[in-house]
Amino acid sequence: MNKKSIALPFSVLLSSSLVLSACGGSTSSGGGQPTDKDQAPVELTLNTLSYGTQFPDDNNPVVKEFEKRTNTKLKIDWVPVTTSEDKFKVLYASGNLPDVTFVEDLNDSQIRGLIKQGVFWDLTPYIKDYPNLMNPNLAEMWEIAKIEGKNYSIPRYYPTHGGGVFPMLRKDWLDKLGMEVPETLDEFYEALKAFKEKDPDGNGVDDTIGYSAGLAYMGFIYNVFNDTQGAWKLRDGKLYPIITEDASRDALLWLKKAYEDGLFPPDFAILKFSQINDILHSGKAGGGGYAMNNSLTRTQEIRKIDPEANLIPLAYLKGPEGNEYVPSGAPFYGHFLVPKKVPEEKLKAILGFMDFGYSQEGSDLATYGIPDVHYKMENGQRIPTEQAKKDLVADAMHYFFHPLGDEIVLGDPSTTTPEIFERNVQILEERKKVKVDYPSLGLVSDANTKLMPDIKQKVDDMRTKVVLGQVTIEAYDEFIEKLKQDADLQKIVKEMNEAYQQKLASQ
Ligand SMILES: [Ca+2]
Repeated sequence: MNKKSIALPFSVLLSSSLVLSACGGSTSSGGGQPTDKDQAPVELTLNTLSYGTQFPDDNNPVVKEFEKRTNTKLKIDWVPVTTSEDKFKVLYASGNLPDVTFVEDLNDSQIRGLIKQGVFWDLTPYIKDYPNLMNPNLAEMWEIAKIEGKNYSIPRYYPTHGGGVFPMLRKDWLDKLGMEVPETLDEFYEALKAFKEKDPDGNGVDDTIGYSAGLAYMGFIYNVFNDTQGAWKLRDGKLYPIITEDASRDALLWLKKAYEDGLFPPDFAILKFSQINDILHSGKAGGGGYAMNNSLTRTQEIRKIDPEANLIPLAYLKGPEGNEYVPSGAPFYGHFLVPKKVPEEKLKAILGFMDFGYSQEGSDLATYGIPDVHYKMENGQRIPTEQAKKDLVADAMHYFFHPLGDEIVLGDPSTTTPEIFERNVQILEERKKVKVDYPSLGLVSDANTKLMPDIKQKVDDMRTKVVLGQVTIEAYDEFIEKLKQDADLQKIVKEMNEAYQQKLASQ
């Protein structure tokens, strides 16, 4: 369920485009609430999702510094991503929630049920008192995170662009073959075909493939064809699920042809994520689909085999109508909720803690640790110290507070050359200029939450059979016509359109 792979960068150039792009207006420092040094620290229990394999203890210096700055005593449960799904489910069901609990998706039916039952605080009347939470650059984040007009969560910031599965290609192979970086679907196709057929690794053996992916990681093709973000498309003022759209049929045929031309691995339909990565890292594939920061980490992996390797993330792909597409999403990933059993005074202390985390100072502390202890400044760059590793800075408070800029999607500049890093900064800027409607963003329907997973599974199975040539496209057409009449799908469509109309009315 982890939609975004989070490879946290560490040392980061202090160029204005990074630090200030998302939250340039954030100037106030310290917490929103003045901490009274005479008052005893407020004890808080919290949990969050951790991508680490080691977990900070209560004496971790970064955690301690957060305590000092927010007059709190923190008891943190770091929930490892490998077991998080079950653990959170059990925790929510038990009702034995900490003062602050992480929730990956507010649209999860269990969480929605708890919110409806009034288990969590409605934060709407409180958050306006916290200047860093009210940073104008975060206004969209709060708006999109609303449920029926109310904010029940403190969203965890995440950049809108640079995440999501989108192609990155071997620039060194493109250069060798005298090809430009593709901008259209057709050029993309031609590049993959050349990677397959023109011996880009120069060993005289027919041993390369175009693109290392499984069918599950090709969803962007459907979005390019449908000219929309997400699983829904706005047509004639009405929302339609893209699974039943004609444009999705075209996308499916594109994928089928690419598969038949050998541009993907032979076991395309069943490949696991780790296998896809292995193929790319083996230096025999022309690219793969990942969030942008992967272009640096995966280039490093391929360079163990081929020192010339250089993955370039595409800025966008143009669809058949000339429309540009690149993934973009909500300006957050995950949320923190406070159960109603927490007294109001403590709730205010929690919001003070969150407000500090959303200040530039708090964000820097969470991301890089303590100045001169965990990093030293050299030529405008933060260089991590050995102590930073010992103190698990990269696996501590930033699981609460992501950096308030693009660092998380750009990756760690110390893992590449300044030229390639700057190139990626420019690509991200280009991506930000691509405006694609995301009409279903923030919309919630119970029917969609409950019934869509089954429908989606059936559609995926059908698409796989078409690509593999096990059923005809005519059989697919019949299937889609039937699906349009399906009572469950019609219920979902009705509810989603109601939610969309409500959203329009509330704007
Ligand atoms: Ca070859």
